[in-house]
Amino acid sequence: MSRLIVVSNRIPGKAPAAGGLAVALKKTLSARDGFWFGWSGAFAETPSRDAKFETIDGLQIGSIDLTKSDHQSYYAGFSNSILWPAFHLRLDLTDIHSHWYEGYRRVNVQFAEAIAKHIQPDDIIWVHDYHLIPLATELRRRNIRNKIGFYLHIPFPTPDALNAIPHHEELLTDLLAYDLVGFQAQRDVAAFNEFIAHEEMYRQAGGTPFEIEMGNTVLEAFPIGSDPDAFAKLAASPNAQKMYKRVERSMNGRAMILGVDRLDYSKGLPQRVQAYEKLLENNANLRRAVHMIQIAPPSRDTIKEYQVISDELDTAVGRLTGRFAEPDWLPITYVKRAYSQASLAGLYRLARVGLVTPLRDGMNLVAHEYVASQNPENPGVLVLSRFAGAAEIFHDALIINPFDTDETAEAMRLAISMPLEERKERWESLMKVAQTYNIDNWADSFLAALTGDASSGTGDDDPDGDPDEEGALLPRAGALSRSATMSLQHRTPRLSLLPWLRSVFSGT
Ligand code: ADQ
Repeated sequence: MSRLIVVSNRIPGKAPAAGGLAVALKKTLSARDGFWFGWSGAFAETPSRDAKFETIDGLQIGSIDLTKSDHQSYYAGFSNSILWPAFHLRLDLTDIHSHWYEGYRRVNVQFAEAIAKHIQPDDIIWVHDYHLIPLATELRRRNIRNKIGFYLHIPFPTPDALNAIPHHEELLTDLLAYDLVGFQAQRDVAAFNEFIAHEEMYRQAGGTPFEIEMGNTVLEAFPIGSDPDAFAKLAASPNAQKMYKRVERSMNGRAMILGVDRLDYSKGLPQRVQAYEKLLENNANLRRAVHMIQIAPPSRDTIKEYQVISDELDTAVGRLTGRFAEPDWLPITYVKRAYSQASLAGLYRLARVGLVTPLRDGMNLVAHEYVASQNPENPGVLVLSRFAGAAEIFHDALIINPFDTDETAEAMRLAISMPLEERKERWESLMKVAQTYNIDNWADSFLAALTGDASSGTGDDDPDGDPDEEGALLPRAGALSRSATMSLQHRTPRLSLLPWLRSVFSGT
């Protein structure tokens, strides 16, 4: 089997991996041989050209140091102050400084130089996320002809947002240096198609559009997931039960509404608190009967917009508390720290309502973890934003528009009063979906498509067939590929079923 080279901004740390993604990729890597490559987390006076290799937890990890100023331009600058907000359709929060792009490209060149020396002819290279879009271009410039795949963990922007990103034409060309580009959702494949359609209409209207060379690049949705069976076990484990019991005591019979997020403006936290405020405003009978816990540890807090959202959330929580708190009842507990997965699993299991209401999100793994942690005999209800990639697969959640705080408040009310039978029915369906889209299947299906192993999910679709035919759970995974230049034909994605889903439903 070919070696696998995984590349991401950060490498897995020395502590045991907590996140599903790190665990899954580690598992995939240990089965295939190869190494994981990324930034060491350290700074150097001059950029390091050669990777340092070490074995951590049985895995080969290669890394390089960056200069402080390159890291600032590449990470906090171009990646997180331009790409992240624009890809999440928050153009108002972009902070554009033209020199950041040079730093972004310089770091990608540095990564490519350090990696290229260690690539063997059969290696497969899997690059992760928006920090590293130009990496394949830079590797190709260094004569790397191997299969290179890219996975975008965040949503792909709409045409206007894409147009607002400096050098977006180069970034699109960079994407097409990959053999396979994986997105979280159909929404993202559609956004890419829409950009192409826009440019074509511009051409037809006499403009000079950006000529995009599709080459052989395949674009397809591979919805990421968690390890639901492991989470289910964890939620019933003594460590999770410790947290469950502790918080259950403090709830004193009240229904718990839970939000767990990285503190980020994309997660819709002030809107969520506002919706909860409306719930209490409109339903006096619920005032002492519920309690909301919002866990949101700060992230990227050197960036101004993250300090702003933190202040906004403080204000929203303060206002809500001042308005509704009583000497012996608080409406909300806001916790700003990270917890172990076991503690989170215990909290998820106790929560009658799981609030996952981002304004826009690639997938949202908290939705998967919440579902997996439920007690099958007494499950809670997932309230899910239609703008999370997860909404494309979790149809039995209560789907809401997070900008409509009345609707979110009403969904919370419905969730709290939902009869056990309906909760069970919805949960059973959601758990099946979480199991189908588990993280191992995600990694396997991406690699199968990249290597062309088995049926890669891109070769033998029936474009005239009904995509719903094979079962209600099937995603419409669109694949887009092969053409010389941009043309309207690409507006219609070829429908393709993920290979593992195909085998699940055909019983092979
Ligand atoms: P994130 O934006 O970080 O990821 P998400 O998918 O919700 O968002 O993952 C968060 C992870 O962090 C979960 O595994 C969760 O358990 C953990 N976490 C959150 N709060 C925590 C806390 N207080 N303590 C400990 N752990 C906590 C990006 C994209 C997403 C996409 C993922 C994976 O923005 O859309 O789903 O990558 O592709």
